[in-house]
Amino acid sequence: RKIETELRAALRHEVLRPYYQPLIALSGGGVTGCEALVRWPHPERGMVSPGEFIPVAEDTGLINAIGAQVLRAACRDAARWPGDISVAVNLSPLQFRVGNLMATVMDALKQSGLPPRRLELEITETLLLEKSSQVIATLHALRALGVRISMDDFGTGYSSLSYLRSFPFDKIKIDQSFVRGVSDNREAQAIVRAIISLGMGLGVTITAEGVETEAELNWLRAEGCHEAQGFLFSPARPNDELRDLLDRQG
Ligand code: G
Ligand code: G
Ligand code: MN
Ligand code: NA
Repeated sequence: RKIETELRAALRHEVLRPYYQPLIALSGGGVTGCEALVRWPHPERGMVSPGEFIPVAEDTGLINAIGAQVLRAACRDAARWPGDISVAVNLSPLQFRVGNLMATVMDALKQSGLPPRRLELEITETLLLEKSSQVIATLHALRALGVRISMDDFGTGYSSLSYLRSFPFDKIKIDQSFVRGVSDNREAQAIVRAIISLGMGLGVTITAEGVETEAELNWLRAEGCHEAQGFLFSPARPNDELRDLLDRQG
């Protein structure tokens, strides 16, 4: 397929690059970290979203090389951010299957000089479906390096509470579908409250995604949610724009 050929060329010429969306502390309001969201600047189609090309990358096996390139770029950029702002990188479940994820992560940290504590890896519930001992061992090994693990899109997968006991992680990201309009929707409120309470009980950081309004923000803060991310604060931006934003906040 044409898109596959073009994606191979994009990979070879290293034109894919992460944009960064800030995460804000709900007590205090400072930026605690940024999520890397990969973008493909395409000569004819403009900025192609990962929703379009990550599935192609997964089908064609290109996801490992693309994932490694994004991880390297994100660590390199984050190493130059001020303070101890962390960077969160999304991982495809397929990156756990090939067996060199540990080496890829260690290389990216070593080449960039980014302290492991400033790297977060976002995984989704689909990874945990398999209950694979290899996946569990890799997650433990990553954490032993000092890297943190976040559960992305929480609540949308084939959620089973049992995996919360077998898998080590540091953060729950509440999916934006529950956050949207949470300030005036009783069902969404019940779900988000339950997730916050679960996260508190487990002693993990709770992040709300897709926050778009002050009303959502105020509701989440009052409920004790720790962090928020969304268009209310900023969309994903190129690294130089993000740096301007971080420098302005001092
Ligand atoms: O940035 P937003 O446009 O449209 O991202 C769409 C989806 O793509 C999100 O679910 C996000 O998690 C995923 N995504 C963004 N960047 C990466 C990446 O580098 N690797 C993987 N595996 N997924 C990514
Ligand atoms: O699956 P993941 O959580 O990694 O996906 C992040 C996606 O959500 C990206 O596509 C990003 O552009 C998008 N996003 C981030 N903030 C908002 C928001 O406030 N509103 C909406 N509608 N999308 C958002
Ligand atoms: Mn994510
Ligand atoms: Na998400």
